Amino acid sequence: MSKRVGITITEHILSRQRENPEATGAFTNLLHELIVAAKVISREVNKAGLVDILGGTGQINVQEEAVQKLDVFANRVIIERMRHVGQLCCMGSEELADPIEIPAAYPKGNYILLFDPLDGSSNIDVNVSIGTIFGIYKKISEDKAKDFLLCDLLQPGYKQVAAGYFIYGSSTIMVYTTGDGVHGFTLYPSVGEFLLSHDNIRIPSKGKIYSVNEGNYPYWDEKTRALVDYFKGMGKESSKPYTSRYVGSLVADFHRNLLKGGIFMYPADRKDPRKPSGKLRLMVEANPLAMVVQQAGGYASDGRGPILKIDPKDLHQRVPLYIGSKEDVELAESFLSGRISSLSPSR
Ligand code: AHM
Ligand code: MG
Repeated sequence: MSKRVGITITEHILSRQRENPEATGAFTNLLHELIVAAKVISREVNKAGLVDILGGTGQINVQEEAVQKLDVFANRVIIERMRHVGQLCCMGSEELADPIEIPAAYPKGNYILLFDPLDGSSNIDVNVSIGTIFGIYKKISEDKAKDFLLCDLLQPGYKQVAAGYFIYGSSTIMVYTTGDGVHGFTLYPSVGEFLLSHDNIRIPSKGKIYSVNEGNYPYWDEKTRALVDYFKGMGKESSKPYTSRYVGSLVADFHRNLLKGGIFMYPADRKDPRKPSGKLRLMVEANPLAMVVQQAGGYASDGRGPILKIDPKDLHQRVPLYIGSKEDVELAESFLSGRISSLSPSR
């Protein structure tokens, strides 16, 4: 991974657009507007603590989770900025039960934006990194009378034309892919621009880090426990232990493992019978990061097969997630399928 600092995100997107003779600039516009929204969110996150934006709103969202003031703010900023760009026919947000229509007053386009406005909300009040995750699809329905149909929102992840995330952390970083590698940009606050800082990111094929909420151990099945025991070097016949790292913000845990190698897991568990597939959402969390990791040479699985091939049934459906270095995720699949229950130390 080379580190050429200087190219702005806009130049980068435009150079990709010039390489594609069919590109109209619509997509470039869309990404540009999303970047502006992220800059606004980043500014507000950096002020948290100084202004009255920390804490909960007292409401519970569609995911049955406490809504934070910054969640609401980020959601609103993205919707308000993106709905008038003219490139979208609809949006879907982790925070809202229903698809977001584009008001009649605004022009419509052929793209669909799915997003988690502020991932890691439980970390907002304690200054741990949080982020925005997004995936972009092209409209597939052809009914001229309707701006969009549900099938436009419920496409499998491999249909994404772009995906990525912003992290609001020690610095604000944007990582994105349009199917041509993964590139990272860092926001230079004094310039107000995202500049290329991580060109063509490649994830190591095998890592040394495992990331999982081990407080859920009692709720996992035997195969999941055997897998995590293996990473801890505690299996029947295990290897040298991996290092454990878990922040509790998916974007931050994912980003670290993307750069260093390793596996992030949010397995299915028995904690809440209404959520048998774990906590994370397919459309706004798993799919975008699955596209990013695949483009970086890694892999994302639900424990049985590729996340990107899952046919979604619901905008808010949850999915077990194993994501990161290819060999580590394939190893997880082997444990979870029962093909192996322990490994020899020679591995
Ligand atoms: P959120 O989008 O409402 O913030 O929830 C998702 C977050 C992920 O960022 C993180 O990986 C996970 O929830 C942490 O869950 P847990 O506290 O159960 O470990
Ligand atoms: Mg989230």
